[in-house]
Amino acid sequence: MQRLAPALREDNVPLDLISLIKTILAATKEISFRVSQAHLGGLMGSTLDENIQGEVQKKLDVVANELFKDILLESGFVKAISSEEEDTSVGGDKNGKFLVSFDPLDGSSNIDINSLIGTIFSIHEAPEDAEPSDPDMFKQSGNRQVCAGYVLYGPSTMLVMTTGSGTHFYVLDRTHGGYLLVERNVQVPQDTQEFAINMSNQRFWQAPMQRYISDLLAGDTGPRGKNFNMRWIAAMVGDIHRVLTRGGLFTYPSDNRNPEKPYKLRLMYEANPMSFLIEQAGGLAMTSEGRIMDIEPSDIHQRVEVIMGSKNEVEACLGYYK
Ligand code: AFP
Repeated sequence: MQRLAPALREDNVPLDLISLIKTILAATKEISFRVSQAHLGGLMGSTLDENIQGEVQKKLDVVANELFKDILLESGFVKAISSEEEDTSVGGDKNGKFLVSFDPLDGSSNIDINSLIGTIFSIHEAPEDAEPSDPDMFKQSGNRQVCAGYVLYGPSTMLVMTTGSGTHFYVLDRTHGGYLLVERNVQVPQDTQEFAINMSNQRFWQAPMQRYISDLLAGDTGPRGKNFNMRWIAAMVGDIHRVLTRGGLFTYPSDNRNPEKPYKLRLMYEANPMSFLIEQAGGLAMTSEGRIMDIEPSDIHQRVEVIMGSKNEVEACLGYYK
């Protein structure tokens, strides 16, 4: 099995980006260790604080965010970072070539039940003349990502990453302390009989999503003529990992619960990096109106509708919106 750096060199990834990726992965190894020790180290449960999105922060959210932020800002490779857990972007090195957006621990509600969680990251190039304190640097579409990935802290710690030459799976080998390439050019099957959605929100969805899901639930006696299975991990990292591994449709549709907040998932550090991974694996990553990665962001914490996964199933779903 190939080590990470030679695998990246084979894909012609520039050396400074390889160095940044190694820095990110050093942080994930530390987070992986802290996650495994959380109960023993008094890191279960919540803090008394909320992040800018009004969500209560878990103790591990805060620890993972500080670790990730510190190691990136000290690296010299990064002009600024933006995180789910930070109010605004945080400036780094004036000569840093990259911007990193991240969700330090996605799936926080799974922490206390010892279930799947992960770190999601997205890398853009920083404009050369911009000041590190300028948050507008982050207003770049997903099309301009130079790398995206996640690390899943599951039974094994897995890295799933793309630099634009396919989506690859790596596993953290604790015997030598590095990530090893276990699957190159993962492909999402084009067809599926599995979907992921939080069904408890059904009454709030728009009519097209109501009709689509009801046709899936009708199974082989309904208009789709086949039975569908459902899965919901409540951590996008876990659900997308399943989709990349065996196909499926994952959606967090718009809903009318709160007219000021029709979407749940965040564009910069959830939807865009996952879209890059899914598209590089032959899947589709859309809103009901167009490609996610075409969206020009207006805010680092912007939220977006998400419909992604197996190509033919995403197209089937979008058919209901026409
Ligand atoms: P956190 O980033 O706060 O951990 O939230 C996780 C998440 O944004 C995403 O990973 C899940 O798909 C989604 O929330 C789960 O939402 P529900 O609360 O509707 O299950």
